[in-house]
Amino acid sequence: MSPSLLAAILAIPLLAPPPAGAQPAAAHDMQRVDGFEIDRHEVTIGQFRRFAESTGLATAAEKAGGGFQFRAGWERMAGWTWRAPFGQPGADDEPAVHVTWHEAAAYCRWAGLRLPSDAEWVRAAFVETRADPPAPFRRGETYPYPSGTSPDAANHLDAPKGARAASLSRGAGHVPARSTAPGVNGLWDMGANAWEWVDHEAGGVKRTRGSSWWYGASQMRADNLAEKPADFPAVYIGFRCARGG
Ligand SMILES: [Ca+2]
Repeated sequence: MSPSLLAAILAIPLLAPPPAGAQPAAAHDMQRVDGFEIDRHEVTIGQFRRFAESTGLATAAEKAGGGFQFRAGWERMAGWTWRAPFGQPGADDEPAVHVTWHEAAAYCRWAGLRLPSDAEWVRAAFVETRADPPAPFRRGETYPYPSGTSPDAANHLDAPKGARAASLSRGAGHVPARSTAPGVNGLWDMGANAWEWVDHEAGGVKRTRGSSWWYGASQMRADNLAEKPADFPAVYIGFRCARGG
């Protein structure tokens, strides 16, 4: 076989078109962390809308009439979906919530990406890996919070950044992507705002990381392990994607 023919054969997979409906991963703003990349912010309503419209998706929350909020117990909230996270239409830069683990994973696949593993998520959230991070972050340092040494920059219950309280049992709700201060590795909202599904199963349920606006700062820490059923859509849970590794 001639070298040119061999080269042509080897090049075929690289020239193969992406799956039908797949979006270029470049549409995602991603940060390299060791051998993988992770979204700099939670997947937004605007991003998720492109996926839903492209694929004709009706989410589990939409089909059931709404996702869940915790009040006296878990309550299904009529009309609360990724389009209307608190019952009213959300802005394109708000995080996409009320999505199941399966829907989050499907979004990432559609975008040419995947959900981060639990280990990747934790590494990205707590260990600064940038070659020359801006102050006060220092390369190689492990931080107690995804926001750094202090939890206060994150949108958690004790330091709410939002103002939407009327329809909520407690807390002020999520805030738009990139509206808080970037934390470790330049990532927004790895601590709080919305919980994030990761690709990790424990006892038949899927892990969520980072906590949300509904909890205080301690829930943001790495040793806080939380899980939910994979088909559970809640106002507190969103996601971000990864690639490589
Ligand atoms: Ca988050």
